[in-house]
Amino acid sequence: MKRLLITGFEPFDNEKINPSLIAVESLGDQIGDYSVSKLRLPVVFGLAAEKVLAAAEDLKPDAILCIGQAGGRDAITPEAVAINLRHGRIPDNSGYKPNDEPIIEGGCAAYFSTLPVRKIAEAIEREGIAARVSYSAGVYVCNDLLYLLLRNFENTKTRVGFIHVPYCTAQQKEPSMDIETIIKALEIAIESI
Ligand code: PCA
Repeated sequence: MKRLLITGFEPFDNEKINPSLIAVESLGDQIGDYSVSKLRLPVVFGLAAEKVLAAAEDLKPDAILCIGQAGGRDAITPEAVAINLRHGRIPDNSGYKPNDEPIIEGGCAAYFSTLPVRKIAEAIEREGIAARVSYSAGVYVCNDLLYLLLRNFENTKTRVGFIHVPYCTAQQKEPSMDIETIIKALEIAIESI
């Protein structure tokens, strides 16, 4: 069986829950061709990627799929690209609030996802769940994580991707999606990578 490392983020921005973590923790241990290992990540620039790299050293995953909340979006959005920029509208959960800084001084401007974002979005849509490819993961901790992982695993066999999910209904914000729908979308995503 192939190995997948999937991650969700702890809550941030005054939210009590993060749908990315609830959905990840609800997944089974085997989906499609993959045995699934789950990891909870801090919403902290740099540290989130460090945690994934430490876990990946033991697990040696074939694929890494990170999930995050994107409040305001109305669809499941696989991210096509990560850019070399850090900016915090709000501080991260350690209190750090970068102001338009590079993630890596002199680093490559951007990296493309090495998971098939179009295929993932289309597979989710086919099951009647709103999904589309996103061309910006923002400049906050999610983009930071995706950038650092793509950089680390460039030219290796480990493929890396990121999916942003909407608020879930329990957060009482709009737009939102039922957590069951988000979980189903992640299962479809895993089956299509
Ligand atoms: N979403 C944030 C960071 C953690 C999360 O779930 C983001 O989009 O950067």
